[in-house]
Amino acid sequence: DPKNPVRTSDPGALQMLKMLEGKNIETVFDRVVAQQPQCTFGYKGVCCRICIAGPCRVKKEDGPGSRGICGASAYTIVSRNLVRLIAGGAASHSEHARHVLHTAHALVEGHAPDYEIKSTAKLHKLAQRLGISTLDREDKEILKDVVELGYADFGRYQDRPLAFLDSFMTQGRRNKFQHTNVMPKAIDGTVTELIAQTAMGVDNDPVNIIFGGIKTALADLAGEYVGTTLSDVLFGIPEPIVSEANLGVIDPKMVNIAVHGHNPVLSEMVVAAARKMKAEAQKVGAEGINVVGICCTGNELLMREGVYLATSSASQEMAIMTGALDAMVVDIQCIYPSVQTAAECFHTKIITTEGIMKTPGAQHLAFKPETAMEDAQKLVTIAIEAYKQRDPNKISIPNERHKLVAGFSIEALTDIFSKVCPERPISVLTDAILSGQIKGVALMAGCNNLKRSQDESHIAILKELVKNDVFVIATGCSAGAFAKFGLMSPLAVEAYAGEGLKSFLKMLENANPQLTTGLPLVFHVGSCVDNSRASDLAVAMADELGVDIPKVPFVASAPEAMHEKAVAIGTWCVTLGLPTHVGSLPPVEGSDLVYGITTQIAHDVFGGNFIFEVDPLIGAQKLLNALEYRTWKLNIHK
Ligand code: NFS
Ligand code: SF4
Repeated sequence: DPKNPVRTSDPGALQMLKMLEGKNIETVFDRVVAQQPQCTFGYKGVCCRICIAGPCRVKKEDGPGSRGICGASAYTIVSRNLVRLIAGGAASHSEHARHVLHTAHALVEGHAPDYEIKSTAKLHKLAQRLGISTLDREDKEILKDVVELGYADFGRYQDRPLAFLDSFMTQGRRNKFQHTNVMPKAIDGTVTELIAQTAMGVDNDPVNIIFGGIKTALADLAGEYVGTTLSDVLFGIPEPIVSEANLGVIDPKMVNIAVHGHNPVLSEMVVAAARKMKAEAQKVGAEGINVVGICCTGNELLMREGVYLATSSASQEMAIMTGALDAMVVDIQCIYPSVQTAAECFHTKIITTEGIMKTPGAQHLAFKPETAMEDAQKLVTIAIEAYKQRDPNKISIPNERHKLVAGFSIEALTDIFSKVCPERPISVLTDAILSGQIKGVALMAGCNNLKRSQDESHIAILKELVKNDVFVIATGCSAGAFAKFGLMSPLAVEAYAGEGLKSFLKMLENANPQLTTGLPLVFHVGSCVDNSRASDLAVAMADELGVDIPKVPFVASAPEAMHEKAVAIGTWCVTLGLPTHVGSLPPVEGSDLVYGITTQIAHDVFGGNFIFEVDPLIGAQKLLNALEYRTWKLNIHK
């Protein structure tokens, strides 16, 4: 049926859809078709609903129909809509980070007995970065100071730049942010300011509006730094770890619990509780408890605990449709409201855990860091009870699962490089680029967006980049795609890597006999919040090369960006000075001026720019060109 094209290329999801044939079960793949054609005003960003005189649409090239009722032009409407996406993204990431910060605070105050400082090394490294003394001090005292600085970064405007941003940047970027007046001074304040700036009848200068958006994107990065660094302190710095991905990891003989959402503060505790409660699961006839991850909380657990990744964004409903998922514990972000609808056709219990995320029909269990283990055990008990309600006739699990290696924090990568050059580990990477052995570094990130087939663009771009010897790191649902397709395994290196990349990875493996696994084709650096790790790598490479980030052969790509968070991330990537490809067009086409600012003027000011290109092969070629140009320039200036 041409009206219902299958909009996924994920082999697990395809098998699941096949099994569902003839059954009256609705999925996201049906709904995306039902939404066609989508509104062109909205698509181009020229629909304004910022005040209730609207909606106003830009209907004509000139005359009264070319403006909103208040007189707002297309460039004002498009830029306001665009930066409000960034505000939404920054608010989301920093709300997540605030929870981690709150947990660290509760730990310091002695109110969160189930958490601990898992990585003293990270704590000390972080404190030193932030200028907090570590000498002769207890870990809790140090963490207390770190937490206070974090809260200060969130809170009132202060006469200093954000500690969780400034301390991690190159000197060149610090100066640039100051000179262009985009250095944020409070995370919350910057988000609020942008909402105020873009309210009806305030800013209508598109350049000023976009600079407000850039400042907010940098506040987003600060929030991500809080999230990543403190998660490492509480749950450990990721190290190379072997696991598996795709729907086949759901085990019919086990109580299966999916953790879905973003926050490791919850999901880490569910894993700990599940490990304790095996006997209870056996009492109801299961062999044990199998926690699997979906989306970024899945990535967090995969990185630190080796927990299986069941699936990623667009195929989240499929996990329920296996009929063997007993509970889905969700926290915040990227959770389709439809999971409850899907669960009602099966025995699966959906449990929401956060005050700001509830679903009609689902059970709500408020999760608090103060009573974390008790809460987590209750969640696991709900899954064990649900297991008893399983209908064996409804179980159909795709036999699709792939081995992978994940856990590549920048610390872990640096450690691997240091076995080749202990004094200057990052020079192992930069020298390989300067010599032409590899072509540079690419961060692949972001979501699924069903404007094209799920995962198709992620996979196509990755294959093109590695074939051309690019060292690829990945986060979020992009990493999820590679994991599900079996491309995050050492086996994939032989099949897909170019000769240069192959020899580079071989050289690293030979220097690291302590590794119990080969190195993967693409390096998983974490969840979307962990894009801050990519920022760390870009900064480290810049420092090693003695240049600022805009000269580093480092590019970013979000082939299937969907969430507001992805817009925030893409914007700070550009602001750091990275050529940043986006394969799903944001609503900017309604204004040539705004399109030009994001793709060209940004480059003149910050050295990075957006590359909007929906064709994955052309997108990949543009990324390769950007890398080649930067390497060529570095080599002639050497
Ligand atoms: Ni990132 Fe991760 Fe996935 Fe997109 Fe959503 S889970 S935080 S926003 S959809 S990559
Ligand atoms: Fe219309 Fe202006 Fe109100 Fe937007 S702010 S809805 S353009 S009147």
